[in-house]
Amino acid sequence: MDLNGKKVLVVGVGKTGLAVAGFLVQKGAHVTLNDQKPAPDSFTPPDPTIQTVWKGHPKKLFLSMDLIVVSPGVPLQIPAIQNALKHGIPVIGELELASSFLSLPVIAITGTNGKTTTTTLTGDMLRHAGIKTFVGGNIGRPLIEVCASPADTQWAVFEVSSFQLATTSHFHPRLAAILNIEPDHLDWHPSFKDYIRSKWTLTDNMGPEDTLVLYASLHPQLSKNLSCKVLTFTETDNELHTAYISGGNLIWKFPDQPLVLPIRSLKVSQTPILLDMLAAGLLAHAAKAPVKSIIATLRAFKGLPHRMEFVGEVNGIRFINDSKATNVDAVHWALKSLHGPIIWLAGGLWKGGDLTTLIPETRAKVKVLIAFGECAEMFTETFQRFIRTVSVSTLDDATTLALRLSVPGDTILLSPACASFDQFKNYKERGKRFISLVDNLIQKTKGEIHALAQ
Ligand code: UMA
Repeated sequence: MDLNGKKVLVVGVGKTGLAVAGFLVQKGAHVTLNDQKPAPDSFTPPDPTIQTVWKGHPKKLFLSMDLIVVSPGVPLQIPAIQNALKHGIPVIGELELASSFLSLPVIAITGTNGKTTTTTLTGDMLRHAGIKTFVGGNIGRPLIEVCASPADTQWAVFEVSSFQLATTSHFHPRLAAILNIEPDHLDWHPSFKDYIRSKWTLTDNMGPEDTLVLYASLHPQLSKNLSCKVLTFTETDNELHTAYISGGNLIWKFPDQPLVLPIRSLKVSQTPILLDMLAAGLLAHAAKAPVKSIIATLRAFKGLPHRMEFVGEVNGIRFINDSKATNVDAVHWALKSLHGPIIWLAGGLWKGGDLTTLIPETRAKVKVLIAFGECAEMFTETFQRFIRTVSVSTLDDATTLALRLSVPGDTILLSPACASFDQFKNYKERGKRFISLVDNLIQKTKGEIHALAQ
């Protein structure tokens, strides 16, 4: 891709847009940054030659460009993009741009849930084996930075979202994983079908030399013949698959040396994380990491923040932060892995999905749902016929009320099934807020108990 002298528009001035703009300038492009938001108070572009256009996406601006690079959060349906496409102006994403400049072999990981855990584990396994590895993508580090990674880097491990895949056509990972596909991001994708199609884009350029690691129950979803090798993994005890769970063990049928790892030797045991471990083991083994690096990485892994994270316990009441559960499927797994009674805190910015699939699990385990944020009413309307529900404005109110309604033996679970952007910068900020609220409540309660004892 020759960018020298080309007029390139970068849409979205977030982490991706800023990194992409800097890269494009180095390649000799004339870059304009564009965002729907007004200019932030103290904004300095990554290079003084970069122009900026704020407060909207003017069609005229888009039409004056040779190339448009969109940030993952910008929906392709916005009129200016559709209009540019109609006029034959190429619209690509960061993944497509990075692919054009990349000589490293790539391991790409996608799925509705578990991407970040699997990406982290795969990267850690390779690094443990002394393999120089770049880890980035949706996990938080812009993909384009891979193009500046040191010359001795051997593998790039990318977490890729459906948004990133929707704007690529030449991306060719040597190893890839699709962990699961459940309804999500239906506020960005025109339909669930479109979301599924976007996930499968990952395999478009994979050939006989390449390997796809696939969650076993996605096999029937295959709408096309894959020419790459396929390794399947599952939580069920089924030797037909390459990796599975049996008799309290994680099992990988590696041809050279089968691996059996007792779950009791691990620090985490929730099924979704075990599945991520199976997938990461398959990927790392295919990238030539030795079994000892796979074992050491899995034994050391304590889970990632904001994913079923144990926050604390006071008076026999446990607090779990699962702020990363931004879709219905993630909440399904959270409820499944806990014993009742649960006080469930949910809500935020709705992205679509079918909440009614949670009814059986909530009826069995949830004693009260406290809904907060923009779609609180939708949650109470869905569940009020089955369980006790309360609607409040904020996470702060929800947490305070949860403590008031709890008794020893209860678990207070933040697992929102929604994005956080109505009230927070991202799911991390929401999780951190919950942790700080819980810490304060625990300190206060301890103080009250201490005062009573005196
Ligand atoms: N914007 C517009 N017009 C629009 C929509 C957004 O101008 O119509 C602007 C916003 O005003 C904002 C900018 O776009 O200024 C933000 O761009 P972005 O949403 O693409 O965010 P980045 O900061 O570039 O972060 C992105 C990913 N964000 C999304 O996919 C929404 C990050 O994933 C990723 O870590 C980062 O690139 C680095 O690769 C976050 C995410 O929520 C964690 N991902 C989704 C998820 O995991 O569910 C897919």
